[in-house]
Amino acid sequence: KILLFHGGKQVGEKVFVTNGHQENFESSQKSCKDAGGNLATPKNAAENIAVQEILNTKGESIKAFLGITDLQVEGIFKYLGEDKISFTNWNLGEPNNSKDNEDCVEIQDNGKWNDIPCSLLRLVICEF
Ligand code: GN1
Ligand code: CA
Ligand code: CA
Repeated sequence: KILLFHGGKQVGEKVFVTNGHQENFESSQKSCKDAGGNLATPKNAAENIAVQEILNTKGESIKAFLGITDLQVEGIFKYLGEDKISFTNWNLGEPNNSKDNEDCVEIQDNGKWNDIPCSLLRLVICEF
């Protein structure tokens, strides 16, 4: 509950919150785990909008990693807990695995998703 006073967004049982740092995928995942949460994983439109709203408080063209990858099987996006994804909000033409090197997923400040290299730095948004 205290997190709500630091810019967290509550949707049902979930709270999304950022640590304010930009980190690569692996580091983002670790930061969330270390805090007792997981990388933001919106599973419906309301959750996706909540994550978007956090980005929108941070200024222009800020993006964040989601807890979704196709690292296991190229082209099959899964939650970090292994299940195939149900809800999606891909940008037109995505995912495109550009340069054969895009296995992580960013959410952009318009709420749309794009696959990108896991090595890029993005705002850490966790869910609790
Ligand atoms: C970007 O810059 P370009 O066109 O190589 C983006 C891709 C998108 C593509 C959409 C690192 O690739 O993920 O699919 O635009 N790459 C990065 O046009 O953001
Ligand atoms: Ca890929
Ligand atoms: Ca892409």
